[in-house]
Amino acid sequence: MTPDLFDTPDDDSLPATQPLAPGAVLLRRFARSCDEALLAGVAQVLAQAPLRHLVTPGGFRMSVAMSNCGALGWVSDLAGYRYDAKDPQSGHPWPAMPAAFRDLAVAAARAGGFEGFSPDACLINRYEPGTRLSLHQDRDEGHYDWPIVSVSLGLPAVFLFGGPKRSDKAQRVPLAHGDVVVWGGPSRLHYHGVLPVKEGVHALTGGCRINLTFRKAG
Ligand code: MD3
Ligand code: FE
Repeated sequence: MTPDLFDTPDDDSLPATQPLAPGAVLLRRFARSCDEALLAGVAQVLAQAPLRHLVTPGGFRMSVAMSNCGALGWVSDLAGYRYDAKDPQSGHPWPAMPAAFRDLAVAAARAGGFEGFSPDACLINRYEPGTRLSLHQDRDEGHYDWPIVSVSLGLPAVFLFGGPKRSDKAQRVPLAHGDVVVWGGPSRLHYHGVLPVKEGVHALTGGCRINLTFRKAG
């Protein structure tokens, strides 16, 4: 018997599919079997559109480093938040969405009850230890009938999932490598954030957490 198999917290005693709220479902380890393909895609995208720390409209440098792939990418600067077909840093279109990304996002959306999801934007977020994402809503996409699919890779994090108002009490959802969440229906506009990521080392990502969010933005 190998002791680690019993000591790891992300074990098989947790259900594979866990409803979090109406329209929101956690698909535990859903992306495990394609993790290396996803991370190869991340490396390929970042070689063309490097990670960068965006500035908020209020003038604060975001601690999460970001990039995008797909037809549209999320950007922020002093003028505001928006989706743009071009990387403002290079002036070129964002890199194409790798097939492994799209296939995973479509399969996860289907598993979460959203048949026919066709994402046109994938935001890549990189968290180094200490990085957090404060409570916010995602409402730059223009229409909210499609879910957001999020994929966690590398170091674990605790996700804060609140309600429709900033002051609503947030539930804490631990997310591990390979976990996928489909956020749709009434949960689509809920406030959410990420607590500071703890120091650690992951076999595939080293000292960071990578999150992919797939959206229909256009
Ligand atoms: C719940 N990213 O990029 S993904 C973001 O881990 C963002 O990088 C986080 O929030 C991250 O905007 C969380 C999970 C997520 C994404 C969108 C949501 C949860 C959501 C929209 C509504 C409710
Ligand atoms: Fe968000």
